[in-house]
Amino acid sequence: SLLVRFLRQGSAYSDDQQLNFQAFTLKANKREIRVPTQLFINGEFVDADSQRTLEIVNPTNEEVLCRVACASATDVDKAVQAAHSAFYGSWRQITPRQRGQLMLNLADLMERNKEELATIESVDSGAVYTLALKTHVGMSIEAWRYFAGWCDKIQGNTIPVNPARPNNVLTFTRKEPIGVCGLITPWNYPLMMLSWKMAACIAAGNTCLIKPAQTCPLTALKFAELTVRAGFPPGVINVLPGKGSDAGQAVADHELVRKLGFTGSTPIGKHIMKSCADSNLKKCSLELGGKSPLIIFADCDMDKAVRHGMSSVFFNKGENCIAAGRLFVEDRIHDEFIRRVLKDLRTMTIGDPLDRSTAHGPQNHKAHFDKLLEFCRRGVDEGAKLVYGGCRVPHLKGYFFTPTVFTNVTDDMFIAQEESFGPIMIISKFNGSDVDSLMQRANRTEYGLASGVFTKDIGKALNFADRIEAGTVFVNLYNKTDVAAPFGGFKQSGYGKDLGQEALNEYLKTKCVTVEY
Ligand code: TAP
Repeated sequence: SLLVRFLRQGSAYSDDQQLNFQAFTLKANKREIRVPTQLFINGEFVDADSQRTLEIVNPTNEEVLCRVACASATDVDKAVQAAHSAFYGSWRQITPRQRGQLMLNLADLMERNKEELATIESVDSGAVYTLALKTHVGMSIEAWRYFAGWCDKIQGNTIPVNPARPNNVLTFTRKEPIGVCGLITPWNYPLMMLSWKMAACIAAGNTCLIKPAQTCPLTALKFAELTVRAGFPPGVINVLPGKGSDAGQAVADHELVRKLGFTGSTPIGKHIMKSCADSNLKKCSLELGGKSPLIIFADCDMDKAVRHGMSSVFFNKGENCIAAGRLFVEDRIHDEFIRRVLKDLRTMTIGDPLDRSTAHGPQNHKAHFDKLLEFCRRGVDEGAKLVYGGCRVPHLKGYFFTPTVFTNVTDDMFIAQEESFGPIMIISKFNGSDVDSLMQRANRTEYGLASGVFTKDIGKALNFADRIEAGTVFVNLYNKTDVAAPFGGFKQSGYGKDLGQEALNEYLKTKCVTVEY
């Protein structure tokens, strides 16, 4: 009946219809926002089977915001069964074009609720509101619109094979959805990571369940509410906040899940890949950690290099998988570059992420904050020079970490090799006449997510792009991603792309049909 309603009205529910769910009311940003606090399974909000809950903490003041249901393996199984029934039932009856329309309905609803979504994201994850609005929520909406356009353009090929004489044969391929997909995402861009993966997954015709990061599940739950309002049939999208070791593991292990899309750390990615193999050889794609090199040549536009160099590290308080984990600055401009970075850092406004003038909010959660303190301690112990920060912001409650700069960093140091995932700039010098050694240093990492170069010499820039082992290369800018452009890493940063046409293929399988005539 949902399908019939959708076909008649373009939506299963009117926008103001009250859905039945338990919620907490978030009073922030001059708004009162009802946020669901239960699991979303088969089109309904329900309690966790075990009645367990997760405590959600506001990183700006370290106070408990609310509690949300915490899924166990039993709940995961219920969601998988629902997604499985939908995949072989109601979802099949919806044509690709109708599917695209549902995704557009959802994008429109997200757009209409973007201030609410950005407020929730900002309070839950500590993202600065203006950034949450533009990037966390804005790029999520774009992802749904972009992939909606693909729904009715998923095509196979006709292939000229050798005929079976005296008869002919026709061989063609069909691109088919894989089935039930499990999605597991981290806490740094909660809604955007969900949208990057789920929009491609749904556009390809699959059904899914997502386990968002346990520290920041609130926008995913608000999103779940919007999917009902947009008209998605029950079971197509399921949202299960829970712990990785329990609910996440159950998703990776489940035999009816045929594909797993994961974004997170490299160690957990490796563990998940083993679970995918052991359970049912499910296909998996992994977007993992990074330690992206950014090279700044002396012949760069210095203003630009400083501005983008700052955002390459401090964007979203460093909780950015493509953040530049290491800056190599040519010796001739090294001191000047640092002087200008420090000047900008001293005027950076740190504080309440909902305040429109704030440039830097709190780190996502306490364990991460503590890890950053430890990271800086190791840097100092190893002999790197701490020229700024490295500590909690004085006199502020909340997980506020002072943006940090280390210089005199050598290649063998822990801080030169490991990802901090925080606002910590790691600077080393290089000699511009020895580009071969520079490239070796830049590639001497097991990660290969992103990279960047600043120079006015196009030859130097393209030479860098040729030789760097990274899935993304930025030339004279940084952090410029787009929903139409493929995104993903090399080496131990994982494989399989998010975004762009390539992301669709991650959620499709190819069937080859041969006919004799
Ligand atoms: P992880 O600890 O790897 O967690 C990622 C997700 O996996 C979380 O939802 C987590 O659940 C879950 N998980 C943990 N153990 C699991 C298990 N045994 N089975 C299934 N799921 C499990 O990473 P994080 O700390 O949230 O995020 C930071 C990392 O993500 C960084 O290394 C960063 O570079 C990477 N990252 C990469 C990208 C891309 S696109 N390459 C983008 C963003 C972040 P819990 O919530 O319980 O921890």
